[in-house]
Amino acid sequence: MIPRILYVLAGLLLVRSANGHQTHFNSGDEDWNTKYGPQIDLPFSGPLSFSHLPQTRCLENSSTPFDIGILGMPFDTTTSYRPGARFGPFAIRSGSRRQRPARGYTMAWGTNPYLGGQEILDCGDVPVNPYDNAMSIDQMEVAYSTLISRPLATEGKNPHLATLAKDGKEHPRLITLGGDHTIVLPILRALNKVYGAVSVIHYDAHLDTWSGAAASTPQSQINHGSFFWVANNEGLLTNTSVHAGIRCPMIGVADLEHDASVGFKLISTADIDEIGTEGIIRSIRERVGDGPVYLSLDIDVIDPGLAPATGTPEAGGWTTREVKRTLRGLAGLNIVGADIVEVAPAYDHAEVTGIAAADIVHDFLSLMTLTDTTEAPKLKAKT
Ligand SMILES: [Mn+2]
Repeated sequence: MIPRILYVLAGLLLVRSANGHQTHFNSGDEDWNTKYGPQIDLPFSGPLSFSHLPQTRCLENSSTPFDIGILGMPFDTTTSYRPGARFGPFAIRSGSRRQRPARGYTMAWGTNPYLGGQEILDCGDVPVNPYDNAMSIDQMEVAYSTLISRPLATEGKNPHLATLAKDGKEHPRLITLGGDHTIVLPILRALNKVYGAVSVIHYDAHLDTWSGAAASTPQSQINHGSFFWVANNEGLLTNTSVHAGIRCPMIGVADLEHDASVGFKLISTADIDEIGTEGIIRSIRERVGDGPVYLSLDIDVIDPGLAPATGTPEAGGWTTREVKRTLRGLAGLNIVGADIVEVAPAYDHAEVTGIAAADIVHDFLSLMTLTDTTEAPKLKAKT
């Protein structure tokens, strides 16, 4: 609230000077604090953190508890086409500069996620090793495990999630900024230690369940098109996961049969023309049920005309508005974590992708903090 008050005061100062036809400010002997007060950050100034949140290097600083952490994973060395998603955390934070907690209310959600009583922090980035994928994947798992094992800032907000954890306790949740999509493998390994196998809601143009069995080396089996196959082989997934927005070219029907064997139901991009956003929402909810759910959104699910900055763009995707509508329909599910991946800002124009991604992170925060969905019946699918 403090920044809002300062804006009001700043406005009054401007009005006062305008009324006095003052065209020159006499600097006199007053220092900044006396004359203008605290050094507030404007939407286009200040250090770069998500939504101007306080930023702490959470991995090294265990003394600042949080309930929801924003964590960057600047890893992009398992991509198959255009690299560059290591700059995704930077681009998403930059795209969030016009966001701030005091202006977090949206009509679409009817809430401000920052005012729901949960402590939200920007936890900085995992310092992954850009030269050693095996080490990087381990670093991301260790980082994620470390942070979700921390004590909460606010107990009792998510008792439904405590019942799903192996230890019966509430755990902090993370929204991860990728990074290429492989970051989800170490995340699922970390979540497995707390919740066991989880269902995944996977927004993407691509299946990401391709078998790496034919890869020439064990390490190259793990890439941003195969990580769900690896995760399923490791027992990290239930057989109740779901893709949303698939439209990639495939070798053939065998790809679809293999995908189903990994545990995914498939909602294609074109399905939205037949069943609409309400049908998409209903289909996702029916699939994942009441268990622990992990939400993973590859920015390439959005049409590349609206989100061009990604490694493997596919024409003809959903609009940003359609994706956001379906996310609102997931309110009330047991979301234990979320990510947005494959934002590669070197291919962006006018920050359009970074801004879209940052806006979707705001949706994630709204989704994860809206505990009483009866307050917002319009967010659910009509039945
Ligand atoms: Mn993907």
